[in-house]
Amino acid sequence: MRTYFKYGVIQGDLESVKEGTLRLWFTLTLALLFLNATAQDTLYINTGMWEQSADTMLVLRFNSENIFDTSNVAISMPSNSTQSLTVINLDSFDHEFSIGGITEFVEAISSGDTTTFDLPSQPMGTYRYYTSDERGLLLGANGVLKVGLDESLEQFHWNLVDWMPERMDSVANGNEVTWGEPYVPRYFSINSFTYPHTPLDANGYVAVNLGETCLISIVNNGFMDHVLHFHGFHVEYISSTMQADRVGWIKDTVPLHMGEGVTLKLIANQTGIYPVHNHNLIAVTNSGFYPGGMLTLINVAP
Ligand SMILES: [Cu+2]
Repeated sequence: MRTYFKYGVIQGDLESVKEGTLRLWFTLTLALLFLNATAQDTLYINTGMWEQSADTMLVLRFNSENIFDTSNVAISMPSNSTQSLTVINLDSFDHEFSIGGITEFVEAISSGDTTTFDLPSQPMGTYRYYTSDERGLLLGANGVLKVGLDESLEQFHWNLVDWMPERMDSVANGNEVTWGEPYVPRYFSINSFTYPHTPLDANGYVAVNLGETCLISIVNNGFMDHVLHFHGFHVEYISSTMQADRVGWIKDTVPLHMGEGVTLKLIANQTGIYPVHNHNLIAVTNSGFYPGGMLTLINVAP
């Protein structure tokens, strides 16, 4: 009798545990589906100071919280579908949110406002997002938009920007920018890092294991063309917003026009530490001193 009773209790408990587990599983699945359907990033436009060797510059950045970080955040979305984005503009000026290559897409982001809008549907690739107003352009509110990239592969991104402190100071102080004068940038950064600090950047420093394949999303958010030279590896073009005929090419030198977005595939087929650097000598300096600027490393562990 006692045994039967005990059995009954255990049986009852098991049923309720099973039921509870099922209910929990069902709820979680629904929650995940809901999250997936409403996947949404929130970006803050923050102001802050960016310190380089000989200059401290007022800059603007897209960060994932209302605390200033020197690197702009990368956004990901699936290909051929829209995705909601919320931007909170904490700068005291209005801005225009734009995406490279889509001339008709401009979203006004008023100062102090929270704006939610849909990012446009685009084919697989790497695109630049940026602020197309003068202040946003010069102070560096811009980043990498990854669309439909293979998430089973390790991913890195390089947001290339060149900086001329005089022009930045002009716009920061509300003065007219003299666009006609010679362009003499003094800093050249990858995700706002300049060599020798680029290895501190987890998004840009390519650390992988032997045999792994990774994707590198690159955008040129600067005011000049840039050319990257890879040591140790040949990389394959997966996408390009301006030179689509290069998709499939396997090369060790990758030129990027102003505003271009490129996706590269790198197969880590040998161990060691290899540099990747801008092939234009001025772009591997900090305030005129070599080596600096756009120089980072690929580190393949055995
Ligand atoms: Cu080289």
